[in-house]
Amino acid sequence: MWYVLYDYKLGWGKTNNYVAIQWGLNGDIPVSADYDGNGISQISVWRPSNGSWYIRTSISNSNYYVLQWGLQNDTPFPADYDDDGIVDLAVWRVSGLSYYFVPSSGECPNGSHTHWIGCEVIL
Ligand SMILES: [Ca+2]
Repeated sequence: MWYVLYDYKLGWGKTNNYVAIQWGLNGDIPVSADYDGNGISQISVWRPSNGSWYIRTSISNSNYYVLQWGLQNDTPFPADYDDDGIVDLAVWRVSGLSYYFVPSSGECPNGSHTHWIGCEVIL
């Protein structure tokens, strides 16, 4: 269950300053971030059992999309790897000392190379 606080200055327990949203399953990892660059984080989870990202497009409705990116033993590590100001889906794979991300710009930055629908960086 997610409890999203709209106005932290009001504090918990005040009327209408938070909303409770059921999103994700037991074992999911919270990975909320601003994946579309609109300045608002999307409620999101990464599911280790299938390597999929479940990203809600809005707090106010239940629209969402799913993208499979990552494998069971990966660790989700979203950040802006292509430096375009928009957070990219990413996982860290300790077995290969590498990480994989889907660049929001559509271009793999220097130091990475194309891997399936995204980019790979081997450390
Ligand atoms: Ca990006």
